[in-house]
Amino acid sequence: MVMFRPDGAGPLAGQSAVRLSVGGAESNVACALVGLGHRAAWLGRVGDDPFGHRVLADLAGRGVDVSGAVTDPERPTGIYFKDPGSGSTRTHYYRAGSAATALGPELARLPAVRGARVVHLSGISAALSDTCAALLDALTVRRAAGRDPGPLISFDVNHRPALWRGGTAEAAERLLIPARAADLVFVGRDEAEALWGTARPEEVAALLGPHPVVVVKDAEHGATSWTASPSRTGRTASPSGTARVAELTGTARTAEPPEASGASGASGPDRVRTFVPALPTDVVEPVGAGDAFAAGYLAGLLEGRDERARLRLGHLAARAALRTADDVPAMPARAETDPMLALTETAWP
Ligand code: KDG
Repeated sequence: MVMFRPDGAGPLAGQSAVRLSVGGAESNVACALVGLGHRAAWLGRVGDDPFGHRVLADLAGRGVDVSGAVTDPERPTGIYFKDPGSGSTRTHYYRAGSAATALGPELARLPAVRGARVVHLSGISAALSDTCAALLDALTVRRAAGRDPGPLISFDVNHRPALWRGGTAEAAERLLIPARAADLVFVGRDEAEALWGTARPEEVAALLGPHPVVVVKDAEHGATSWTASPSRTGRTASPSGTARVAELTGTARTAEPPEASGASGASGPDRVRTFVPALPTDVVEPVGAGDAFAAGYLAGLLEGRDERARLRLGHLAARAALRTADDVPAMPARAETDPMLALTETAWP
């Protein structure tokens, strides 16, 4: 989408000038990953209009591969406005019938998807249209059924109440399905509470099932993850997903056959719990921080770093997003982040 935000202070309704930039959960993650030194492609859909041209030029200018993005001659580019003026930032969407709503399950078969190491998805898609929801389904539920292992699937719940016409009950039901089927799931503690009435990280992790990785983010407090114990890799309800995480992180062990599975839930005794406090910072505007966190975590995963370092890189990337009003911040230099990944626990943050 293109994103407009007030140029001055105060509520949007009182502004006469706005600034134009680019936003969207998945493209934010792609930009942040490139900013952290990785390769990323964005498979989205924009209109054949100045906004669509701007989105593609902006992402390409940041180094994201947009060769698989589609320009739709019949539908406009989605737009959203940020209104930070009245305390917490509110967002206003103009995206019904936008080009992105025509994304569909055929995308799951593209070589760019099948050949990727990680595919990152957002729960926002589930609210956009039936075809977008079917795409999520194809990449999570049907893939998890085991016929087509494919890349590691990362899923950020990203509950956006304004997009769910059926309200929280509909969102709760629909978002739980891909959240339980992905290999790696990110969820905010506040989101989990709003959706499923559970705010305790242990309960959230248990609710989402025995994933290879569940990351529960708790705003300025920190993030907790549950990962499969390396010594018990293969003993979860999703052995192929666990193997993919292990492959990416270099923690592969001889996997026991699925029938030997003794999974006891995502927060059970065969899971390793890791908590890393967030970095204190002055917050300019929070939108996009979750995407930056996901990108930092994924960068750490792709680099084969241990769990603590992945969560730390998530926090370092999120801090950069919290310090700017744009959704896509410049990422910190790796010369700055990497020594911090190796700090002792007492020296962090
Ligand atoms: O996570 C940030 C996103 O919410 C923002 O960039 C816009 O994708 C967006 C959305 O649908 O809210």
